[in-house]
Amino acid sequence: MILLVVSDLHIDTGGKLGTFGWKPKKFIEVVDAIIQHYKVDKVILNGDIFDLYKDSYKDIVEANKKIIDYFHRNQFVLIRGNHDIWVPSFKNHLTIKNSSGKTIHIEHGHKADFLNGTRFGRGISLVFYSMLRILVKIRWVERLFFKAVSYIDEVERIPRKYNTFKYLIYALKLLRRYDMVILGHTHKLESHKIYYLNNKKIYLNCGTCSLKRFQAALVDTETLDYELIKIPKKAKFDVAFLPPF
Ligand SMILES: [Mn+2]
Repeated sequence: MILLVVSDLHIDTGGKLGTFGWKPKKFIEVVDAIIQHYKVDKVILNGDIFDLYKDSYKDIVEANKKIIDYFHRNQFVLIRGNHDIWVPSFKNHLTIKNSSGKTIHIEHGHKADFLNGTRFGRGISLVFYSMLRILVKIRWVERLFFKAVSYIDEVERIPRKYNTFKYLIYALKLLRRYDMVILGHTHKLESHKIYYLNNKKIYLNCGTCSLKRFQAALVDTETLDYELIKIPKKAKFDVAFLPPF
């Protein structure tokens, strides 16, 4: 079975503090082209699909009907992240065992954090964002905010608080039990291969599809072969960007 794992779309209601950045139609086109190109059997949305730290579920559903209908097709599996932990239809994780007994474990990865993904954490964020929405109308506040939360790359707008080693250590713990672990949450696309008691172990992070980026992990569940996909942000999508698999 071929899996396409994507995460951290942070679909919201748009606006100045918008994090998804994709036109729904365009995003659907790209995912469809990738499904076709690699003959993908299942698409796993590995958490932070919606950004409920900023907007209400009702408002997000209202603003994104097209894309939500698309996700509810059978081929998609929706897993919770810290930003959408309250959506009852989402799974906490997905574990697959292949015909030779190898296991693949997929979860968002925020469990490596303290407090993140709790109702208390969300309450604070909702208050913060409702204030911020008013304050960013002031030019210098907007500039200061984006400066404070950005990567060194000026254009990015996702916090740089994520220490990927912390999540690597968390993944290593899971790898005692599983052969392959796929996390999201850090917005950093990466792969690591190690040997533990003579068994090959693999940790993948599927990166992010926020801010009009497209990053994903492609996995063959039988062979545990994988490939990371990263489409240049400013380029027009073309299957020529896709790595061989
Ligand atoms: Mn997250």
